[in-house]
Amino acid sequence: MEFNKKLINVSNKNNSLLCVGLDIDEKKIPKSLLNSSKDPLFEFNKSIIKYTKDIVCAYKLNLAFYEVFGKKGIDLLLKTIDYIPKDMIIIVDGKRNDIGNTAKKYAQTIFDNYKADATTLNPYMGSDSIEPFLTYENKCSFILCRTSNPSAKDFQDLKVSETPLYQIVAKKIKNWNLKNNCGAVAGATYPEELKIIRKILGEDIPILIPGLGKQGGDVEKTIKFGTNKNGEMAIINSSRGIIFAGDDDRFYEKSRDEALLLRNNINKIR
Ligand code: OMP
Repeated sequence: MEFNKKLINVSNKNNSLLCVGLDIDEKKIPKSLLNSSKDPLFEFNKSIIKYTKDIVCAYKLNLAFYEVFGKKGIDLLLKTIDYIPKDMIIIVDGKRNDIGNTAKKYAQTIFDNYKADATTLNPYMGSDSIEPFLTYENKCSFILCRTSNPSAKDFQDLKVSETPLYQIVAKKIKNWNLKNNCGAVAGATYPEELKIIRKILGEDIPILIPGLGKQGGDVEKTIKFGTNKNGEMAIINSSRGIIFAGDDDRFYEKSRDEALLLRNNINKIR
């Protein structure tokens, strides 16, 4: 099934644009779980998924938080992906591409081996570093356009013939979207830029929007500017703000409360 269709289906089913970022961290999970379980990180992920899967549309797993554990971390990534219901969007966030020959292997790893529905990519190396991902017609490649971090401006705001670079990237994404399998990443921390990016992309290209919660992005502007006219085609990510909302035995209830609150706030605006 085409990625955008899958996204709309699960967003409608759960009435949600919310993506939970499973950025696992053994220093932040409840101590009681570390002591009581043989596989505490997987137990943690399973509980978060079990208690949020009816109110979110996607899960995002950033490879940094898994690869840091070596072989065990890849095993955890695969087990977690396997546990996520099949109708949900799974984003493996690696921002990983290279010359075409190498990018092909990254694409195979992320889409074939990890069975992700989507990934994140850096546009800096140009179209031949993106192209191997775009041969996967039913997957989505979210290309970094205006990132949420403070130093985003170092390169992304540089003017190229009067136009900021991030806007040129947005135009490229629109051109690269021949198979309806491109998306953009735009941080919630830069609402004005998000508004311009949505205008350039039009109605049918999804935007992955991180930066709410711990990074302080504004929910109202994010939803107003990031969604299309139907209040769709945006995936709003929060990681630490949801998964580490509680630190006792019943942490998953606090995570659910946070996710529900954010989902409902998003829905009030869209
Ligand atoms: P929290 O700040 O804990 O909600 O996590 C944000 C997640 O989104 C992390 O996995 C980041 O690596 C990722 N992210 C950003 O924070 N900013 C960006 O501009 C892009 C991403 C991303 O591609 O997901």
